[in-house]
Amino acid sequence: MASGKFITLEGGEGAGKSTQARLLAERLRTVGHGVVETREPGGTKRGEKIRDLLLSGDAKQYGQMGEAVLFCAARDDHVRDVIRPALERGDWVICDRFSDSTVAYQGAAGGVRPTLIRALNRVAVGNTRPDLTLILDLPPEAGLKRAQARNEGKAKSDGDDEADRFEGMEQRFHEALRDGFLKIAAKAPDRCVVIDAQQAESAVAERIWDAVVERLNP
Ligand code: T5A
Repeated sequence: MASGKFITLEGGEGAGKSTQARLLAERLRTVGHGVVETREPGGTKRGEKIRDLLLSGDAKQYGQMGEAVLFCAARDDHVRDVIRPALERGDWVICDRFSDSTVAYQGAAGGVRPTLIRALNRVAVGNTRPDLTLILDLPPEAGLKRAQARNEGKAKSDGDDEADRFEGMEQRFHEALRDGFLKIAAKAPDRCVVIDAQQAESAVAERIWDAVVERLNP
């Protein structure tokens, strides 16, 4: 059976994951790979509905544990309908956020017990684990500033500049997140590479490409 490679991008708000996911996909295509670009929460019709519920803040009433369950329900759908079939076809999958986001957001920063998060992720992910996780690291203030500038640009085009459910959390939450992602990287050095996301877009893209070449020989 053909088997592609599974790459995830992780990090705090406005770290540049979406930008880098797109650049990496373009580069992998130029060397001849089929690439599926996807994101979490989302990636399927049902997953996108759950995304709306979570990012609008409507699911906040169910608490951090309830939100963790919803993120993992969307993930279960996404892995089964999109990620696993793509890998089986031999495509490379680039996913903007995955299971580490639940560990960092709902676990490290949100206070849901790690054993519960691990159990939920085990059910949703099964054996479909990332071959490589790129953790884009930068001080939370810098990422939030970027996200805010992006939202202001969006306001000019569609009138909506509101921070989403998690962008609006207090500074402490964002610091715990950064710490949570760095701990994930330290615990799984074979899978994770920390990328300094403060550099210019092109420099971050080069560092990411170096990591992909070194770890996965595309
Ligand atoms: N979540 C998600 C959980 O709580 N638990 C989970 O299990 C999962 C899966 C998803 C939210 O859900 C939470 C995390 C999130 O809060 P989202 O809209 O997908 O929501 O949010 P993010 O993933 O955080 O995406 P963002 O769009 O906010 O940030 P990105 O993708 O990291 O950044 P990007 O590429 O959009 O860039 C942001 C801005 O910065 C500029 C870009 O042009 C853009 O304007 N930029 C740079 N500027 C300067 N230098 C660079 N190097 C730059 N790179 C990008």
